[in-house]
Amino acid sequence: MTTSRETSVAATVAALSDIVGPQACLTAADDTATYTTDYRKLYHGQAIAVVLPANTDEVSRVMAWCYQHDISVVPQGGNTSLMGGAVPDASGNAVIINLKRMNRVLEVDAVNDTMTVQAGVTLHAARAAAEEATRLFPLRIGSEGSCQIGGNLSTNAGGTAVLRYGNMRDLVLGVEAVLPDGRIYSGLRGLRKDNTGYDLKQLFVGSEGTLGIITAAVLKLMPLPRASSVAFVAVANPAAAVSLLGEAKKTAGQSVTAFELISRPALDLVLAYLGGMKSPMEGAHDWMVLIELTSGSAAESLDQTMVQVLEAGMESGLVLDAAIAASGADAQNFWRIREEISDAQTRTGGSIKCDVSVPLSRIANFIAEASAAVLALEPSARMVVYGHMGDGNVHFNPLRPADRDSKEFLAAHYKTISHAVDSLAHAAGGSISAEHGIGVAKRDDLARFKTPVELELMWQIKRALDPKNLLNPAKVLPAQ
Ligand code: 2HG
Ligand code: ZN
Repeated sequence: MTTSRETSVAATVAALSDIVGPQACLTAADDTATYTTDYRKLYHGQAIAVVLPANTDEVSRVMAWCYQHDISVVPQGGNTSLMGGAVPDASGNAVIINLKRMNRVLEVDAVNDTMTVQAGVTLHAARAAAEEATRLFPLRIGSEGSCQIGGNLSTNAGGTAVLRYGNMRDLVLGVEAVLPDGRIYSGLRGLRKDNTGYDLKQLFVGSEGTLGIITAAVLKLMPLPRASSVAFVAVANPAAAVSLLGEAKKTAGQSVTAFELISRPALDLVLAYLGGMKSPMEGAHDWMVLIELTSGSAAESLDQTMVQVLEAGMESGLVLDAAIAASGADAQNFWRIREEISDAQTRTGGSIKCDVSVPLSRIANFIAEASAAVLALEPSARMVVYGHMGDGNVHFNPLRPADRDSKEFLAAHYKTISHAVDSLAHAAGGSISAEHGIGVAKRDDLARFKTPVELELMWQIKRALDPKNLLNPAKVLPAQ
């Protein structure tokens, strides 16, 4: 005997297969497993089907069908979210739309300095296409080989070059998105000036697929850097790092492209994870920064500028030691140490991720207060604190003590530690999610940190675009 649910699942699969073709409508558990679980394997869900549309029209038809039949849809790009934003819940009632087949670079307009891409283009492929036209697409994040432009936009991704170029919100000029009922918002314009009312494209940026599915975008391109200098620098403490950043901006101006903080436990963890790799500096230091200067002019000697910054820092006691990359390979190794910290934590397990930002003027104080709060709760926690200090954004990720089981540590401390850290960030005028978004992981916390007016406005926008609450339901917005 078949139940009515089985009948409706079968009807859904048949209808979606008709739209995208049977090969692109996956239902077998083996085929859907990588889509129903996030890459860190922390969030596990189920889906009626995973559909892989080939174009915007197919996305639109899938959405329209699901809307008419009250079926939830979870949009998905490279599935690299740290917040569980791209996987469905365990009910098995949703359809996943994964954009990976929509992976064409549609146009590179070198005169307009723009690039039009489908949402499923990986960040790596987008950067490579820009480089072929001697341009830079400047978003830089560790997952660039897997993450996709659609996901970068819908989470307003940041990364290690925001200080110079801004985050995804600043790098997009136009968006095409399919609305929950299947209508298409066509805003693929490459204009730097367009004051014709509400900036609708920005509604879809950072809304984590709750308002529409981004299917294509026009992105800004920049001049390709022709000179660079990268240094690994030991600083006295986070306050010294902030002062050194001021010094670097004064001396190197716009060239300051990245300014990343790394605590000693973060360095120790990643060096252990990477095996053969050594610290760029002799001796152990509690706090380090990775500084990158870049310029579009090959004539500039940025190593000289870097030396000037570091000498000034040494004279004023901010800098304890420093290594300037002597070659491209050195620079790559310095960066590798920074980029792999996240995976080193995933591998170790038992990391409490707080992706917070506070005004730069308060960041050193915040780090001191939050560290004291965590150590009061768990004196042996490893203080993996690192990230985009130049943007006022730290990944404040206390890690389980080496001799403690990860599940047991998270069960004992996840809530208390993340609440303590988030509350201190909020009290310092900061944000509880600087760049990773909200997804499901921070959804309930949002209710504590947004004002009632903010929450109400968010729900009003959600209802206006998605009146049936079918698109990425139970993500971002706390239940009302
Ligand atoms: C990074 O900056 C990423 O490396 C990941 O944003 C941070 O894993 C993290 O907490
Ligand atoms: Zn980051």
